[in-house]
Amino acid sequence: MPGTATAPDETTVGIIGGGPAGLLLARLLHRAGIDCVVLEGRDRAYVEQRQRAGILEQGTTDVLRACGAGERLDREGLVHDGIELRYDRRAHRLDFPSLTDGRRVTVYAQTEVVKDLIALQLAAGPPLLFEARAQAVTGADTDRPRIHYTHDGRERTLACRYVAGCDGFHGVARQAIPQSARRTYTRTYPYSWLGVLADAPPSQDELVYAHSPRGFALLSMRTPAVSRLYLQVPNGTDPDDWPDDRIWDELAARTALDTAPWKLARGPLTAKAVLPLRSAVTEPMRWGRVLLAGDAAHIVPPTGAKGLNLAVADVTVLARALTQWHRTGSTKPLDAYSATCLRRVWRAEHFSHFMTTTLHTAPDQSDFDTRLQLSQLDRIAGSWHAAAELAENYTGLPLS
Ligand code: RFL
Ligand code: PHB
Repeated sequence: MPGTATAPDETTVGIIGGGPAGLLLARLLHRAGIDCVVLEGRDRAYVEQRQRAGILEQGTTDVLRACGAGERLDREGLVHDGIELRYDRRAHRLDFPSLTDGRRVTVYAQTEVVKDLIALQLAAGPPLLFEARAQAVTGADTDRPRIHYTHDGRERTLACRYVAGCDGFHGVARQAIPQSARRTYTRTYPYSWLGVLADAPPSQDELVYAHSPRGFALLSMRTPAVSRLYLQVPNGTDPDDWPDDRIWDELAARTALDTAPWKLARGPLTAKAVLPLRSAVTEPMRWGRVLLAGDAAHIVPPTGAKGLNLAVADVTVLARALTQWHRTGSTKPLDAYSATCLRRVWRAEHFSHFMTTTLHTAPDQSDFDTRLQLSQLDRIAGSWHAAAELAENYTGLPLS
């Protein structure tokens, strides 16, 4: 049976999208006593299995814990105190707690965050409708915006006081902002990632970000028995051109070290996909009574591990603003929502762009460009200040 609830006609906050942004917002609003409905276009299995992010900032884990979604995260999440940078066949470790005010990150897959939030919501939370696809939002500049959606083969309308567009990069909520009032800033990159999941224990304790003349590689993990691995590949790459052995050989070549013995543990690959890299920011993030959050408003290339964390930061700010409005009638924090979020968004955009362009090799890259990258990496390895700048951004700026 599609969906898990009957379809209501009205609510206080209509949330489009049951990814991390929409689900967490629903949880935060529910705890503040604000009623809401989540409309998710896909089915539950699809949403719970979509392979995405793996790194949670400390601020993100704090928010998840505070809203009651931290139990399994605390049991199964892998707390990491640093990352390793590899370049020039050498390794340099960045120790986050000593480079920041004690901050760490947690490896806990987005699939698991989503499963935890769905379970909470289905147990006690506001309605969550699967296979409920929003077609359009009308009346954004009135006090009763409406979401037009299809569910169970029927066309329906949800009247709201506010609409939260948490429907990701390809969603419809953004279009509620008139084209003349909206601007999207974008950057595409001349390379993609080939991402794989492997039934192989991680060969290293922490994540490895590797710069090499053959291109970028990233060694990450999901559990003590499952590795998540990425290779820079040309745009338009067909994953079928990459049989498993070729992937393992290339990962080994790009992460090879002269300074220490190093062997990559291999195992069967269970998923394989090519992902384009893009940066985009839509401004403003609010129009009338429609508020955008997460990938609906901005995306980053995954090199900085920021996308999910930004989505969590947005909805934390949004839930506070809606709570204030609900309790006091004041719209001041809602009026400030876009500007408040965009300050953090642009910082994360800058950091993600910096990590991406420092670590990847562009198809037209000159030797001069490569020397600049290596000089930058040396600077990070040799200067506490340069390393601290990276560590502060990676572990996440405090939510203010
Ligand atoms: P999502 O997750 O895309 O969820 C949007 C939801 O909206 C639904 N939807 C609709 N529902 C109803 N009606 C419509 N018309 C709809 N249109 C869409 C969709 O089905 C979906 O369920 O956006 P959200 O919630 O904003 O969350 C954002 C994150 O998913 C994303 O930023 C991260 O995954 C990015 N990211 C990473 N972020 C990190 O913080 N750390 C990482 O380590 C990290 N690694 C990654 C990543 C993204 C990756 N890919 C695939 C781009 C690694 C990768 C490979
Ligand atoms: C992941 O584990 O999927 C991951 C980790 C770090 C990144 C991107 C993706 O920068």
